[in-house]
Amino acid sequence: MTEQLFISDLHLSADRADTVQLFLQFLNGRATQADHLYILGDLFDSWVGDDFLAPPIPEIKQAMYQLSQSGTGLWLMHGNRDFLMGVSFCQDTGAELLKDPTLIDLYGMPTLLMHGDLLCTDDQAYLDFRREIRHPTHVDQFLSQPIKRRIAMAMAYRAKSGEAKSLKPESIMDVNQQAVEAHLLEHGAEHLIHGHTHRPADHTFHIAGKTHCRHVLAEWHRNHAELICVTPDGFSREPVCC
Ligand code: LP5
Ligand code: MN
Repeated sequence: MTEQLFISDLHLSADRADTVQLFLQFLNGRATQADHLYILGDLFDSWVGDDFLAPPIPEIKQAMYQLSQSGTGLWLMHGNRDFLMGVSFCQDTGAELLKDPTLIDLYGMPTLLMHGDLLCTDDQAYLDFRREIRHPTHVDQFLSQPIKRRIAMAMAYRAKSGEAKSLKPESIMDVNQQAVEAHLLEHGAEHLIHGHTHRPADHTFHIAGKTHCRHVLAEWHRNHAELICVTPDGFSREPVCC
C-alpha cells in the first residue's frame, strides 16, 4: 500500500536520549514502509550550524541517510528551532529541504505543508523576533561565531523566549483562523498539515461552502509520539512506539 508519513516537533537533543532512540528505531523500522517521510520542522531542539557535530547528531544523520538511500523519500522543513539546518546537513542525510509553505498533491488532494509558526499571526512579538533573527546579516554574524558562543547565544534566546511565553495568553500562541484560510485560498489547498503549536487535532471547516481540514501534528515525547499517515483512503493518526 502506498503511503506518506508526516511528523514534526521531535525536539531532539543530547538531553532527550529516549526520544532520540525512538526516532532512530522509527527510521530503521516503520519509516522504511513509507514512500515518503516529511519532517515538518523542529526535528532538533536547536540547531546552531551544520558544523556542530556532537552526539547524537552523527548517529541521527547516519540513520536518516540510510532511510533516504533505502527508497523512502526524505523531506525536511525548517522549524523555528532548527532553521539553520543547511545544505551540508541535507547532503549528509539525503533529505530535500522544503520551503515553508509547500503545496503537494496527496493522491489528488491539494495539501499545504507548513511548520505552523507563520500561522500564529496574533503573536506579533514572535513574528518581529522571527524576522530579525532570520535576517541574512544576523545569520552570517551568528554563524561566524565560535561554536561555544553560538550554543550560549541559542540558550539565551531560549531563556528569553521562555520568559516571554510565560507572559503570553495561550490563545495568541495558536494559529489564527484567518491566516489559515488565507494560506489555503492562496495555494488552492484543501488540506493543511502543520506542527509547532503542539496541539494535535484535525479541524474541519468550510470556506465558501467547501470543506477544508487542518491536521496538527503532535510533539514527540519519550512516552508518546505520533505520526500522520496519508494513503489513497485518507488521513489517519498512528502512535510511534518502540
Ligand atoms: O520554540 P517555542 O515553541 O518554545 O517558542 C516559539 C517562539 N520562540 C522562539 C525562540 C526559540 O524557542 C529559541 C531559539 C532557538 C534556537 C535557535 C538557535 C539559532 C539562533 C540563530 C540566530 C541566527 O522561536 C515564541 C513563540 C512560540 O513559539 C509560540 O508560537 O511565542 O516566541 C517568543 O517567545 C519570542 C518573544 O516574543 C520575543 C523574544 C525576544 C528575545 C530577544 C533576544 C534577546 C537576546 C538574547 C541574547 C543573545
Ligand atoms: Mn516550532
